[in-house]
Amino acid sequence: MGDYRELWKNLNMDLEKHDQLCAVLPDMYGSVYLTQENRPEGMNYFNFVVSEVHGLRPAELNEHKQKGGKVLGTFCVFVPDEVIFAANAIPVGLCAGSQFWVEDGEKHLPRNMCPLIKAAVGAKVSGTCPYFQSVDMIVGETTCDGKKKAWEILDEYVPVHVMDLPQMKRTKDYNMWMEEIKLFIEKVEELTGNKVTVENLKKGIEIANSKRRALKRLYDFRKMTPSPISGKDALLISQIAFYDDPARFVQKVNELCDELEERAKSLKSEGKKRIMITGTPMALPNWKLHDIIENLPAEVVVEETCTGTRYFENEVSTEGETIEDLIKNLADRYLNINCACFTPNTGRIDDIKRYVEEYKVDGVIYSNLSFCHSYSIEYRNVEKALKEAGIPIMNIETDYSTEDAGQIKTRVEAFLEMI
Ligand code: BJ8
Repeated sequence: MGDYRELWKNLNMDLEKHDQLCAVLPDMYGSVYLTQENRPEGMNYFNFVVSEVHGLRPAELNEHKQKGGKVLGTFCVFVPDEVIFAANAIPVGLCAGSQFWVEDGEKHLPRNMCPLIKAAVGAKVSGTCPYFQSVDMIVGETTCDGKKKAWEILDEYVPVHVMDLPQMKRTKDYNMWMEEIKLFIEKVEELTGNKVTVENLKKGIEIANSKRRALKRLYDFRKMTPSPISGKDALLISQIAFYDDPARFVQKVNELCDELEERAKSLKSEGKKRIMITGTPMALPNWKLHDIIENLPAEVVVEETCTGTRYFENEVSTEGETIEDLIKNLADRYLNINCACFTPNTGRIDDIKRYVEEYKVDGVIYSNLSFCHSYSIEYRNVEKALKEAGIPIMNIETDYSTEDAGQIKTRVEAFLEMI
């Protein structure tokens, strides 16, 4: 990594503690990623992004801020990035996926909570994440109780705006969500001093759609047997999508896809089992489950998660002449996301079944972050529907620690033998 100490100092980071964090990532990345054989050349860009994860992009965010621009941190794929782009601000996904931050999070939160929330709070209070340190505002949402209450803690450190996400999908909920998007537009205008217009909102929609299109193109290659890209690599790209520069990201994903097109012509199937992951998001650097699965004779070919299909499926229409038209288009696309915080959430089961067909999946692994009640309870309905359809499924509940890795490996091995 280049020398970014001056930048980190200006961001009020705890440099000593941050050094400890930076010391573990290269080894971890090396053992999970760089041990893969015959990787596409195009993954070099993403290797580079990870090697510079706390430097290059935070430096770009800093440059943007020096010019008067704003940076907004988000935690959920329901927050419409389009609005942020429209106001010439930059969105960054802050969902934290490292065990490193959990301990500091536990100083402020109960231990029996989702690791994603503990890590997010820990990242902020420890001053060891340059992204958290760069944001002018955090955009929260009312998706789960843990996050709702965590905003109150984070608000002591950085301004938080909370979007009230409905938990049902009736007409009144659509109307309420459109109102929330309107309020969000006002908030973003106030923060940035830039008006959201029909013209710049259409541009913002185009930027977000171009990312979706590139990811969709990448995922379409995974429908092939064998997939020309590993599940681990695809997951990494989805994770990077949340904070990289959009135009550069789209270009690099498309370059990689051009390579995959060629590569797919010469690959021969090794008979690996094709696995779908469904469940809670896997924020950077949470690669645990993919790593376990792909060290066995299996490949992850699709993730029905928010670091997977829920992030890129369905584009926002740019049709319309007024802001109201575009807000309706945003609401239509976003309320198509099937998160377990909704009741009922049968659309998710339909999605999973559809992906089983499209990606020729042999078995589904339901991945649940510990103490995420919405997803944990929803397992029952998903399991029932998949069993009725004759699709093998297993449930794994885990956190960011590595203690249970051996046990998970044994269970996945048994599952692979069974399917
Ligand atoms: S749309 S999945 S990104 S809410 S933080 S709910 S894991 S207990 S993240 Fe999510 Fe939006 Fe839904 Fe997707 Fe559970 Fe943890 Fe809560 Fe979580």
